[in-house]
Amino acid sequence: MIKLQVIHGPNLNLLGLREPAIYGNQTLADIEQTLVAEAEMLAATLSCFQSNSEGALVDCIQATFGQKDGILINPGAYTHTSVAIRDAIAAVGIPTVEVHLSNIHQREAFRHHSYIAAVAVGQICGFGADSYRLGLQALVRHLKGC
Ligand code: CA2
Repeated sequence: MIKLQVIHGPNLNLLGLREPAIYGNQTLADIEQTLVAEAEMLAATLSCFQSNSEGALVDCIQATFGQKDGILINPGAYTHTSVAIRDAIAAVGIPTVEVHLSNIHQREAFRHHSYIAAVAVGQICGFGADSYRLGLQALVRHLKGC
């Protein structure tokens, strides 16, 4: 069984509750429910973690070392600021897929750069909640060597 860690960064706990025009109607719990079902079909298990705190996200990434096979992460706004999250991903060396609900490249210039992209297997953005499902599929296919 492939073991995955799903990580959500700051403010993503507000999904479905605020700004639905940008981030959609689905709550984080809805997205996680879909991911659990998708993971089951792909013979994978997953644990989910959300924090607004950069240090807690780094701790979660470090804890995957030797425990998980892959990481699916939406680092939220830390995407554009966090060398610490990037270094943690690089340090554990666990294949990581970066996902975003919105197309960060169509938005403000400060969202165009990701500190995470260079240490990720790949990035999926712009498909709303479906970015997570597509990212999960891509991560599992990568881990299976497809
Ligand atoms: O598009 C994405 O998934 C982002 O990672 C979302 C971040 C943003 O800073 C990134 O540039 C792109 C923001 C997440 C905020 O989520 C909210 C959800 C509902 C209401 C307010 C914020």
